[in-house]
Amino acid sequence: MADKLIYFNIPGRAEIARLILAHSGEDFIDHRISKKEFDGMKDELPFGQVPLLETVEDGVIAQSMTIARYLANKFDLVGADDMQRAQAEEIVDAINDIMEPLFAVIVPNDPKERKEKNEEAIEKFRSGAVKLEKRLEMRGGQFFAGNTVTWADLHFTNAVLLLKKLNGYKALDGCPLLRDLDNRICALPNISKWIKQHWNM
Ligand SMILES: N[C@@H](CCC(=O)N[C@@H](CS)C(=O)NCC(=O)O)C(=O)O
Repeated sequence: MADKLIYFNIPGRAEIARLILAHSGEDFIDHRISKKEFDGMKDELPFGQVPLLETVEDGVIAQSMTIARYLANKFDLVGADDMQRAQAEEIVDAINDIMEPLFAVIVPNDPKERKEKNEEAIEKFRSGAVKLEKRLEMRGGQFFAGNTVTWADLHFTNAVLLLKKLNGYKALDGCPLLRDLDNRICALPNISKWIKQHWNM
């Protein structure tokens, strides 16, 4: 028996949970559904949306950030004390602010609108990244909270994976600490394996 994470066959809002699970090394069911399957289950979902985590021990949890926080707690990735937990959550929230426009790029079908949204999203990412770089520097330059990996660091790499897919890695020009952090997270054995398998990078 293993926890089952239900989402579409895209990275999107479930990818941080997948990365936490992959990093933990624990078996999980990465259940990827079609739009048709989603339509069939929508009315049964707590908020009519995915991702959804069906846990073996604790029942069903909805909302991407709640799922990610639950898993981060389970696998000891939240920080060592109240302040580190708050520092990690602050960064997760800040990353969500600059990821939201990246999600919006994926939606429009019109190539012109997509291109415009892509440029706007990358610009927003660039200005957010400069602030994150300063935050990382203030905290010693290695990790966003404490002296070991937390879900904030994994979420940063999650955002950068999407950024790379949208040809926006240049948004991190001038942010050497962030690039170094991302390289170190990408080199973690289970994360490296996940990226090769699922992102083809
Ligand atoms: N606040 C929710 C938003 C979830 C959400 O927007 N899910 C989308 C996929 S990314 C969805 O289920 N869309 C289908 C629909 O709303 O019918 C979360 O973070 O989990």
